[in-house]
Amino acid sequence: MIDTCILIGAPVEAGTGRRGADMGARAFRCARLAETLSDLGLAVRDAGALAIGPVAPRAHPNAAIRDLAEIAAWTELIEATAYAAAGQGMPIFLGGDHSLSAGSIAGINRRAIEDGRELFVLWLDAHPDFHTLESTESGNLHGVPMAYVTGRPGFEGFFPPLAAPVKPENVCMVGLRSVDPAERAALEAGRITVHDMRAIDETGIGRLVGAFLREVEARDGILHVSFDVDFLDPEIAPGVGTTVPGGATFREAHLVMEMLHDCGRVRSLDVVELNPFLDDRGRTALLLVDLIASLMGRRILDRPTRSWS
Ligand code: HAR
Ligand code: MN
Ligand code: MN
Ligand code: MN
Repeated sequence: MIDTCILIGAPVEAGTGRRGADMGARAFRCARLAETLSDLGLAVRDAGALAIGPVAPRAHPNAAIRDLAEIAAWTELIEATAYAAAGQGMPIFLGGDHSLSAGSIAGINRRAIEDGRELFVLWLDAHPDFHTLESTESGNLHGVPMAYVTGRPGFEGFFPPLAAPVKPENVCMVGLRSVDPAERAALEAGRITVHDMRAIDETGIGRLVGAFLREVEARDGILHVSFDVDFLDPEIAPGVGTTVPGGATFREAHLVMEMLHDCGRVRSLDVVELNPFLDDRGRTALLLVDLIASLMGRRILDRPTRSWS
């Protein structure tokens, strides 16, 4: 694991249908993310918040799409930021909505390829965000980043060109429970590993994530984690725009984070969709800071061996 964290605020909310996600990065600061990481012995660099300039609106044949030019501009900026930061420490992208992962994963992958490393992505989310620009019905572009970064067609000329797509077989989605028909068909035809909530119920999240981490290790990969707040059950994490019942529990989420720390291969993180306007006295933000702490090495008791192998 890396000993310097770089906090990067990405107050993008044009990708979601609700206002307030642009305050997410500020809420992480109120919830003492930087201090919590420092207390774990990590060096913390706060890179502040990114901002894009004005953009000219851009039309697409799919008239449902909203704020295409704005999200394309964010993607370009975040991609460049991720690429630069990955050489200097562990970037933690504080959303902002999930459209930011189009940029973060693209930039991290450009760096990984340059370094001769194989990038894997763990996608923790109620949703696969696997729409193309053609298939999205809501037009909310936080529903497309995974399709973009894995190189599905139709983004050319609208989103920045990818240095290289992430291999679908290197992606593992965990926590799914809201999948649109077009996404379901594309996932069934493709090579992404998908674990829905039923798989978690039946098999246990530790075994599912453990199998993926063993694969990352077998191929000497590095790992990007994309954490959508709606992965969590809304009973414990109400501060998110798209709540879906039946999500991950407190302990399931911490176990994943603890296993990720033990595996030692996480090099970058997104924490997205936190909406402080919808939160309940900051408790979602505080829970996320504790989850990030587990990922970065906080543990209940020391363990003699890795818990996931
Ligand atoms: N699939 C739906 C759509 O495209 C909902 C997407 C919601 N996405 C997020 N991020 N909240 O996972 O509109
Ligand atoms: Mn998402
Ligand atoms: Mn989601
Ligand atoms: Mn550690």
